[in-house]
Amino acid sequence: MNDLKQQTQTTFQQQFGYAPELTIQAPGRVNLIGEHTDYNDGFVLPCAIDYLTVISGAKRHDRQIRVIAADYHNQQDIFSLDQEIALHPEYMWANYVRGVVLYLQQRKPEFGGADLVISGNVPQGAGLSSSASLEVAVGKAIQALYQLDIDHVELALNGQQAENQFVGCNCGIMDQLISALGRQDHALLIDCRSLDTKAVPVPEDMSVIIINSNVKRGLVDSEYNTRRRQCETAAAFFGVAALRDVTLEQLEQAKQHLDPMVFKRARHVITENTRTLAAADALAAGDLPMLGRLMAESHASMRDDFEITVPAIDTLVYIIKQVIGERGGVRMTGGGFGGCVVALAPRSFVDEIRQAVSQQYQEQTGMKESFYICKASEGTGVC
Ligand code: GAF
Repeated sequence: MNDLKQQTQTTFQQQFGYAPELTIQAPGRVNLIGEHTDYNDGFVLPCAIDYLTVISGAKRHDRQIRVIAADYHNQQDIFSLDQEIALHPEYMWANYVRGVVLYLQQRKPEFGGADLVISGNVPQGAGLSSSASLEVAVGKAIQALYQLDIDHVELALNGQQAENQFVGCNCGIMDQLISALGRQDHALLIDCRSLDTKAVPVPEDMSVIIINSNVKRGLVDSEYNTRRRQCETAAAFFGVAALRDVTLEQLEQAKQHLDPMVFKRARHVITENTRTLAAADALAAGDLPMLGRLMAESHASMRDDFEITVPAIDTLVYIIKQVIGERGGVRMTGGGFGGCVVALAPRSFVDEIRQAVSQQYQEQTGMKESFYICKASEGTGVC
């Protein structure tokens, strides 16, 4: 973190010719359990990780926002707060900044121009929420520079709005909320309807291990939106606001009236909510066999009912489960169709897991993994 902070401040000085007023960070995330439940008003159990987006910034005396992306060869975007903020014709990264600024202006118009340098080390396209961390970081930077009276939940909602309405990806609230509210050494049980959170300690001797399958996440947006529609269809059938309001018994009773695919999608969401609540209890109690069982069931449900895993990911989960046994859990994490697997296991297992994966994963799938050993981390803040 210190290196990243230093590097971002140095780039600011070099590019703008003066020192930044402040530097802030916003983390990526890994979801321990509770997948595709957030947009069904359900429960999720993510933790923020020590892979971050960092922004150094300073106020300007005019109404321009000047942004430099250090990780994209110092590409620069400049736009005015007094003109319509439209999509950038070329730079995708710039749209996250523009979207966040646009909606922040609608929420809290009392800010002026800024110079910003962005850099980060959240792996991109891996399902670890590099975009959500960018959205939260931009909001936090402007909030901190202008001392805006807006809390971290609102910053998360602002980021989600930018992603939904400006960038055009129909995500739920989990990623922005955990990037905004994460707590060191804790996962957060989030009720995505009330947005209430409960911090659940990650036992000290446990490691949060993320293994990237390096399967490029294909069709994510279209498949994501399809899953969302199927869930909405199921909720509409029951005449409720969201699948959160449907029990497994009600679903089973309605089985013959529902499209079989819609039935399976709904079954994943309803059972995943129950598993997530139980997993939060198991984690808090240090009940590793129970946590392991729930994570295994979650993975099977994503594979068989929600159909968002891919064969290489299933293989990775299988290899790791053989090592961990009852002493922790492993499952695919994030939106699906590639990306990462998360394992929660005693620290003493890390080397063995690493060895097993490096010996078997490539041989069985032709893909090479990447490993990230993470610490459950604090949400966004000045650093
Ligand atoms: C993506 C989305 F951005 C989240 O809101 C969530 O739905 C997740 O997929 C699946 O649990 O990360």
